[in-house]
Amino acid sequence: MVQKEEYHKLLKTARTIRHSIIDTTMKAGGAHVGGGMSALDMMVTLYFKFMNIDPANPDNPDRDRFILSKGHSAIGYIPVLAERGFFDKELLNDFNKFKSPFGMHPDGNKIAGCDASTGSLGHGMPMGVGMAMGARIQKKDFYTYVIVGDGELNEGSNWEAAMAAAHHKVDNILVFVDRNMHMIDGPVEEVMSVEPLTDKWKAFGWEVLVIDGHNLNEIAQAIETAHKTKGKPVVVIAKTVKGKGVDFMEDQTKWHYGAIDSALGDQAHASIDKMYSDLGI
Ligand SMILES: Cc1ncc(C[n+]2csc(CCOP(=O)(O)OP(=O)(O)O)c2C)c(N)n1
Repeated sequence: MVQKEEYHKLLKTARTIRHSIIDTTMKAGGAHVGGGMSALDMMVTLYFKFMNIDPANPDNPDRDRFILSKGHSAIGYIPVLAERGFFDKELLNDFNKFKSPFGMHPDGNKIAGCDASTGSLGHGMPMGVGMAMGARIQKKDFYTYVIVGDGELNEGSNWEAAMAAAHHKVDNILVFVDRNMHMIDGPVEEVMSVEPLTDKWKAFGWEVLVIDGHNLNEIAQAIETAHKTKGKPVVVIAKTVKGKGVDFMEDQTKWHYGAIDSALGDQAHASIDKMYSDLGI
């Protein structure tokens, strides 16, 4: 549960980062802004409330781990790391430019605070299960968090990792499915259906929670439930909206990737401000 003051603080942080995503996309000449916006509120809740991390010591072996398995959504993730203080926000001006540490997908070797290089879909869960098992073997109590896309679940490697995690009773991992219903080339249920999603995860031996992936309270409660769940891994199916906060992007497959000119930028910023002012922020 998030107390009112903290809740408002988290919402303000999310608003700041949503604006930053728009500005960064404009400067970069394009980015995967739809999936960045859908995954953002989970990343904000993790990075600004739950994760045991220290931007001054990003390689601390005891830190919690986070993997953005749907690495194309780096446009949502890198501004979170910047806002959390891992590096100078000025660096965002060069996102996806020559010699920038930030390409269109995150590179764990170049970005402070980034625990895994991703972009080739289907690898975040296998890496995450390995990290979680590694913690157990080393008798460390860090926690591993992974965000996968719903379209990404088309990759079979996710289900191998799901099977392994349940078999080994890995209970120090939490996987969020960013269930925004769209992928790169159409609605997930049309391209290759992942339903019945809850039943599938249950059949694989996971504890399944279903939440509104933009409600910071529901996200926080799910994380707290996961921390208390013993003997099995936990997946949170987070119902989200692709492009959340930008009216002309919301629920549109075509905003998987896009460029934003100054007129669209103005519209996007105004839409974000309206969403937060409607929430009393
Ligand atoms: C192995 C692999 N195959 C294909 C792609 C191309 N690709 C990039 S994004 C994407 C769709 C992903 O959909 P989803 O996981 O739902 O992402 P979201 O809608 O949340 O952005 C695909 C197929 C890729 N990055 N990696």
